[in-house]
Amino acid sequence: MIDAHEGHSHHAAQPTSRGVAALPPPRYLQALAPLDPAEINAAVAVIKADAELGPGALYGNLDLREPTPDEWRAHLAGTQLKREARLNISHKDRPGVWMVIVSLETHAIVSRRCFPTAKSAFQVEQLLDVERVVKADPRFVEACLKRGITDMTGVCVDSWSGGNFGDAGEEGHMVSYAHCWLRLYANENFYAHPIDGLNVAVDVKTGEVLRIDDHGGPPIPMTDIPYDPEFMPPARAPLKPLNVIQPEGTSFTMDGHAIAWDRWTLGIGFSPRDGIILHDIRYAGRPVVRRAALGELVVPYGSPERGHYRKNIFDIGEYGFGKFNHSLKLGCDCLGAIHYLDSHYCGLDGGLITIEKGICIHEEDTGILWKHWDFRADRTELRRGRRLVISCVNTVGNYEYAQYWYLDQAGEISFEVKATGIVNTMACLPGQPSKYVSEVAPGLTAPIHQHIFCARLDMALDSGISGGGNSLVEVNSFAEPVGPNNPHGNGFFATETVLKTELEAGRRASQETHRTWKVINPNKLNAVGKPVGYRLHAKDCVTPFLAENGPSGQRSNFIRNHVWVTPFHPDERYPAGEYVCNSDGSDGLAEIVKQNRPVENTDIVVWHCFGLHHVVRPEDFPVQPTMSAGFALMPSGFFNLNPSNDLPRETNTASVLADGSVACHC
Ligand SMILES: [Cu+2]
Repeated sequence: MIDAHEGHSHHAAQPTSRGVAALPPPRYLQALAPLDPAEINAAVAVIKADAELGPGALYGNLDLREPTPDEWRAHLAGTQLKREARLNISHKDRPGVWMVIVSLETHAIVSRRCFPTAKSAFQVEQLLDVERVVKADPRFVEACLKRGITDMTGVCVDSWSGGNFGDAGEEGHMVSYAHCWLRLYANENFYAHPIDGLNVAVDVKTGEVLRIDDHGGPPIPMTDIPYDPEFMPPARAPLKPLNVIQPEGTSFTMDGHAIAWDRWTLGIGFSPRDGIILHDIRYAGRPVVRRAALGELVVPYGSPERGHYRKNIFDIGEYGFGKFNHSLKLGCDCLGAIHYLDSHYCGLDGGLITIEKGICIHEEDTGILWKHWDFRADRTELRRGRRLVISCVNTVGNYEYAQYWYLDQAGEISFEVKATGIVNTMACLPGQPSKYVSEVAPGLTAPIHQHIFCARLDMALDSGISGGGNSLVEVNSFAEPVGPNNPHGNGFFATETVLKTELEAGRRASQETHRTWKVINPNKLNAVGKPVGYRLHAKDCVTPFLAENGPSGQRSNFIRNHVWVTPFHPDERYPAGEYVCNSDGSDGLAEIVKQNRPVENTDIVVWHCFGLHHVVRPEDFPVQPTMSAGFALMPSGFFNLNPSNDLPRETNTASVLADGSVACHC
C-alpha cells in the first residue's frame, strides 16, 4: 500500500487521463529503416537487368547495407546516408555466391564480390522442393516400402542442412541431409512417427538426390500423440478473463520504424537473416548500443547414432530467423495495445514476400521496480515497472523461437528467447533408449541437444558524433585469504581487468568467481570518477560438448567462448561466418580473433553466447512448454544513482479486491 498520508482520493471511480506518450523519435533514425517493398523490387530489378548476374539468378537473403560506425557518426553530423541494398545471388548452373551492393538512389550496382565456394542460405521454396524430389525418387520409395510404407502421402522429409563431412559425392554440392517422419492422417502430429535411420543427401540448389542412406534402425513408433484440439479429448474449462487494458493507448510513439518510449529512442530494423535488429539505442539521448541483434543460433544434437551425427543446424546462418517469422495474432501472441510492423524480403525468384504483423511492439507491467518502507516514519515509496517489448516468433522446422527485446525504465536492455514447438524425435525399441536420448513415449525418443545463441552487440556507450571508444572489462570476485587484513575470514572483493586484445577477450563463464563483464567508455567518467559502464549479465552460459576438431565443432567454433570482442569490421557480421551452409568454420569467430587486434577504447563488437542445454523430458512432448534463456545489459555506473527514482507515484485504479468488496486505492 502506498503512503496514505498524501491525501490521495480514495474513490476508485473513473481514472482521469494523466499519462503522456513519448515525443516523436529523432529523424536521424529513418536512415536505418529496413528495405521497404519498393526498394526490394528496385534492387531485384537491377540484378535482373545485369548481364552477368541476372540470367538464372537465385535470390538469397537481402538486407539494408548498414552504416559503419564512422558513416553513422557522419550521418549524425549531417551527412545524409546513402540507401543501399545488399543481396546474395547464386545460380543453379554455377557455383559460388555473389554479394552485390545496389544503390537505391542511382539504381546501379555499386559493388559485386564473388565467393566461389560459398553457398547461399536455404530459401523456403527449396525446403518444399527437397521433399518433392526425395519422395519421387524410386530408391527412396523402395526404402519406405522396406519399412512397410505403401502409401507415400504421409511421408514427411525435413530438409536439414548437411554440414561439411567430406562424404564422397557431396563435394561442390549445396548439401541437405534430410530426416524423415510419417504422418498417419491429414494434419496429424507426424513428429510422433520418426522413420529413424532413413536419410537422404540432396543438392538443395539443383534438386538432385545424391544418395539414400538406409542405416536400418528401430521400427516406426505408431502411437498417435496429438496436440491439435481436433484430435484431442475435450479441452479443460477456461479460466476467467485476464485483460490488459490501456484506456489511453500506448505510451510509445512511432515514426515508421523508429520508436520513442519513456526515455528510450531506437530504430527497429529487420533482415530475413537476423530477424529483429535494434539500431542506435539511446537512453535520455545518450548512446548505449549502436546495433543489437542475434547473429547466430546453432543447435548441436548429441546422438552419434545412424544419421543423427550430422544434426548441427544453424538456424540463422543456414535458414534465417527473419524469413521464418510468422504473422502474429492479436490477443494470442501479445496482449494489450499492440503496434505491429510488417516485414518484407524476397523469395528465390526475387518476388516480394511480406509477412504481415511479423514484429510486435507493446508494453508490459513488470511488477515492482523498486520499493522502500521507512519503518520509523511509516512512509512507503513504491514504483511499479513497465517495459517496452519488441518481439517476433519464428519457426525453423520443428521448433519455435519467440524472441523478446526488453527496455525498462531503469536503463536495462535485455533479451529473452522462449523456445517451444516440437522436439526433434528419434525411435528406439520401447524401454531401450540409448544413452544419448530420452524416451518421451514408448519407442519415441528425443536426443540431448543445446540451443546456443550468439548475440552481436555493437557497443557505443556515450560515443556520439565525437566518437569515444569502448572497452570490455572482466569482473571476478575472490575471497581474501585469512591474515592480518582479514583476521575473521569474511573478506571478499571484486577485481576489474580490461581485456585489451581479441585473444585476451575470448572468455568463458566462471561460477567460482561469479565472473561478469562490463562495457565501459574510458573517456567518460561518472560522479565517482569511474568510466561509465554497462554490465553484461550473462546468466545462461552453456558449456559446449562438441569436439573442437570435429566437423560440427569446427563450423560452430564461436560456441567455445561465452564472450568475444572484436574491433568493428564491416565484413565480420556473423559469428559462424557470412556463408554458413556446408561451411568449414574458417571465418568463424575462433579463427577471426587470431588476428589478435586491439579492442581497447575503440568501436567494439561484443559477441555473447548463451542458450539452453536441453535434456528432453516426456513433458516436452508433443509441444513443449516454453523454456527461457537470455541476457541483460544493465547500467553499471552509466548513471549517477538509480535513473528510475524519479518515476511518478501512481496507483492502478483498475485493480479490485478478489472478494468483490469496495476497493481502496490509496
Ligand atoms: Cu531443445
